[in-house]
Amino acid sequence: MAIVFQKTEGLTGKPFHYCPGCTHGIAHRLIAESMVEMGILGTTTGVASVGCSYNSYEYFNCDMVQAAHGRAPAVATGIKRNLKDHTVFTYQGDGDLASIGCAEIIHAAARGEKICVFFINNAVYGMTSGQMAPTTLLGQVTTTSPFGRDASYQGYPINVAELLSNLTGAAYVERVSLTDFKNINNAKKAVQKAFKVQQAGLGFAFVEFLSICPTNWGKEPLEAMEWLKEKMIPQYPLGCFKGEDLTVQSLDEMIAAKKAEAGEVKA
Ligand SMILES: Cc1ncc(C[n+]2csc(CCOP(=O)(O)OP(=O)(O)O)c2C)c(N)n1
Ligand code: SF4
Ligand SMILES: [Mg+2]
Repeated sequence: MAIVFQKTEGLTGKPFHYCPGCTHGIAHRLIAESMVEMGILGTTTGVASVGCSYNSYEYFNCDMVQAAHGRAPAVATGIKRNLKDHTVFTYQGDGDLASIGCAEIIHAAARGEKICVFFINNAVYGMTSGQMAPTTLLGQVTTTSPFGRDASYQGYPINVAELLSNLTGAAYVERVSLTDFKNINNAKKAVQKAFKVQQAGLGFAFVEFLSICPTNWGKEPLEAMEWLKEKMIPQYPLGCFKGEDLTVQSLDEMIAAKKAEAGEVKA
């Protein structure tokens, strides 16, 4: 009988603790499958952050390190600089990355650190019961913006992908969404492209995943998906903001050239 679905070796098999409908699980799977398909599971180190995905180190079947809140890009920098042949990624929520970790992410991108950052933007602090995040939409009700986010009082949402794409050290920046098959497939391509950008030694690679938090949005999962499409995408348009010209073929050629050069040096 043909196998139509199977577990990926890239995940440990430990059951996720995420709420029903949460898209953290989809993002995990895309990253895990990519590591397996690209043959890098044994040579990848992930850096978990603080947020609902704090114990993603229990789920990814590669080496994992836990960083303090917001500090994952700094931890990843240290790992990558010491293990240059390893693939290194961080997995961070919007509270972790764009609030307490705002300085770390900007400086890691500005330095052109050769790491991948996977950014889960669900427009709230999920783990701590749905407070306003820097990415919360104008008018969005959260526990700390009970009348809706008001720009005159709480400022405007931060478009992290656009912001980072202005930095010279950022080689690849893309925003994807986890709403349906087509977009989930695109998200997986973006994960693989980010890994290839790192393997080619080009610099900082960043993928933002528009995600849902049904629990703190107070919506059923399908309703939350519709809300994402209707409300989040106008504020956070999907697309590639940096490195659009980097095709799979051109990246593969750069990786092959890099490997050949390393072989020559050793010989
Ligand atoms: C130094 C510090 N400050 C604050 C907290 C509380 N805290 C834990 S998770 C979190 C926000 C997480 O939100 P996000 O990164 O968006 O992840 P999500 O849960 O939405 O996936 C905060 C403020 C903490 N654990 N440590
Ligand atoms: S609180 Fe939100 S982000 Fe956290 S696991 Fe539940 S649905 Fe996911
Ligand atoms: Mg969040």
